[in-house]
Amino acid sequence: MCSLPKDFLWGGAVAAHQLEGGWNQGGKGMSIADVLTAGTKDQQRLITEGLLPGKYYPNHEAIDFYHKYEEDIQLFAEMGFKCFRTSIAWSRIFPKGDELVPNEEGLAFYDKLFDTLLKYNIEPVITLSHFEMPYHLATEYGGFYNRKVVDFFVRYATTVMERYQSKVKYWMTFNEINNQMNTSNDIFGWTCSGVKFSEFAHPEEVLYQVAHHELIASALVVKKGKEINPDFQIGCMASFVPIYPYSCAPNDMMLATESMHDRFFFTDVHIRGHYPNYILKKWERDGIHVAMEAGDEAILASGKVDYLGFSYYMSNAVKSDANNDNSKSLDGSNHYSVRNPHVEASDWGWQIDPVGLRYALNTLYERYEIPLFIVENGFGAIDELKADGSCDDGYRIDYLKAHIAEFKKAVEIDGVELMGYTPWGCIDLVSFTTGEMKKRYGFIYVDKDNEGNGTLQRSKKKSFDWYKEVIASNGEQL
Ligand code: BGP
Repeated sequence: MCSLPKDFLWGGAVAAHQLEGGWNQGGKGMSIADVLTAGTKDQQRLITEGLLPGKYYPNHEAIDFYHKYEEDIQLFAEMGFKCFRTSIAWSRIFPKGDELVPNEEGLAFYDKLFDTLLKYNIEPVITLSHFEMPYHLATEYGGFYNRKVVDFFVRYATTVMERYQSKVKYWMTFNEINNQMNTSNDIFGWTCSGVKFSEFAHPEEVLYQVAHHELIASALVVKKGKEINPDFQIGCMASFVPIYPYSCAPNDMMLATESMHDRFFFTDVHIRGHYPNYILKKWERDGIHVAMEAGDEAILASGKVDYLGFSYYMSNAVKSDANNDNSKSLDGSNHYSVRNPHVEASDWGWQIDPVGLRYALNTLYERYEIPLFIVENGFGAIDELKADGSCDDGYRIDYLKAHIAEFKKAVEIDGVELMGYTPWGCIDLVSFTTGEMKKRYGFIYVDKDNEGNGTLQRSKKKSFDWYKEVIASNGEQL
């Protein structure tokens, strides 16, 4: 009955700095994630200049996956994972980023990690840049604003793709590359590219320069990867938040279409290999000059990705006569964002919209006609661990169940080519936007609180057994 392919990649997703810990072990250098303080639901994390005494930096220990990965992978295997998405911490491989010789201890760590996954027939899915880079590259070079950082990134990517060519088949270049479009929120600029856009007189121009360098870096890495191993599948990764018109008023519809340009900009270049007209027009209109080198167009055209990985957590809505200031808008990025009265929201205001996932899959597949991979989706909630070690996260099961039912329709009814599904934070980890531990996503509970107290003990939540059944039945039993 079920039309999900037999080799559908069921698994889970994480990122190095949100779970590894061991931030200064094994020769690792300081990364930009290492200077981000804890935050709270209402208070953004702070970017500090170096480490401040008395401040808590949650990723320094995170959930200590660096030492506990074997135990954790055993649990993933018990759930039946076919794949596991994580990232490589660039600063484990090149501690400062501009060295010529990689750090062998860092390389050896990922060898052990990938060998352990493969022992359990779990395919590693690797993001090369997930919201972090060596701190030195940000402070000394200005991050991806500086073209030299493209070369450092290509050297790092080449090093790991060569080293792990027989262990890793699925790669992604930059995580949620489009999140930095919101230039008023420095956290995304800092983590995506090592640049604080708001410090510049013309932040948008800086953003597009950075974007150009990242897109060139990605294309070069795709090309290089194919030379190293033609069987590699190399994708891009974007955050996909569909934007609905608040009403059927033509102006609401048009505003939604325009707002979607920000969502599509990066993937249009990654997948089509050239800049879309709406961006060229915008640059012309707004007097934005992006410095390009001779040969850049050819690089973009020759480094198109094989598949599109995307995260889906929520949808958004815009209203043409709304004019919120940024602090009031739902995702902080669009002055016209309004609450959609037809859907509920999580405690963090993320609007829960399973149908939006089917809509997203259709929109992306119709636009690009390449395989899609849902590499993040999930429900951040405050879970309670009972005295007997159990945790009833039925709300998480409800969320995931509804989303899986919708992506199955996209495959069965709409004919979308979908490679796999890796729910975010399959084991509890540090939240990226807030830096909290209490915003949990996992099938596995980790005993640790927002201040860093706890035994780090792992316990299976109710969703653990549920997801195991889902995988065993290839999505038939929800
Ligand atoms: C995405 C990031 C992840 C992850 C997730 C959930 O934006 O790619 O790194 O953290 O969102 O967000 P949060 O942890 O803030 O709840």
